[in-house]
Amino acid sequence: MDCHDCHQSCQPKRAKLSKKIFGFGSRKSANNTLSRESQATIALVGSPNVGKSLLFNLLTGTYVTVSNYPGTTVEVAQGQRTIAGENVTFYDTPGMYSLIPITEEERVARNLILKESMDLVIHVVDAKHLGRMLNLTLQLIEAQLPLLLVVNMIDEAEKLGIWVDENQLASKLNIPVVTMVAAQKVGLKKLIAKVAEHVQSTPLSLTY
Ligand SMILES: Nc1nc2c(ncn2[C@@H]2O[C@H](COP(=O)(O)OP(=O)(O)O)[C@@H](O)[C@H]2O)c(=O)[nH]1
Ligand SMILES: [Mg+2]
Repeated sequence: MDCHDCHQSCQPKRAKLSKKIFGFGSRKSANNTLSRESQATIALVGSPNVGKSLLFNLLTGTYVTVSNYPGTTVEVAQGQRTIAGENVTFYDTPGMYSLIPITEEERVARNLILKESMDLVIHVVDAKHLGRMLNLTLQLIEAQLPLLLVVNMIDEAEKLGIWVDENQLASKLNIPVVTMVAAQKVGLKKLIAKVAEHVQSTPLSLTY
């Protein structure tokens, strides 16, 4: 069986395919001895039009590369930023409604987070449609992915009288939650701080 489809504990950590597929190799020390991988990988996922790309641009700035996901015509953007002393690669994924894919875009987004061993998945949702969008959050929790929820567009939600209690939602879901207005950079510092916490607390894999 192809090990990349297997989530059993037969390997200490799933292979870091993304680095090979998208051209990032793990760093080796000069004498080729055991070395720590120097990159954390983080995917932004969620429905279309929730602010993923805007947030991706805020996080990564201008040094972004776009390439087709292998074997498809679907484009995936990747960009980097140093967080907590680690070089973090962010992926902006195509819109997805569910982990059960219907479109090719959804299949790519699903493969990216399920087969490529992201260190963190950031699920971005629109606060105006929180109830509906939490379905995917629950699927991602069930899939046991390392998850952070961004509840974006709280400016628009609040205009409609919808108030989101970040702490209550975090304790109910048992994952970190950040409310944001990405369009005004509101919540960005808090998000970066939570990502830093995660990067610092996650042991990086050892590679030869
Ligand atoms: N009002 C408001 N608009 C936002 C916010 N975040 C993103 N947008 C807008 O929502 C639209 C969709 O954003 P985009 O990043 O393309 O969404 P994506 O499809 O998830 O990548 C754009 O017009 C953004 O400017 C926000 O927090 N508040
Ligand atoms: Mg987008």
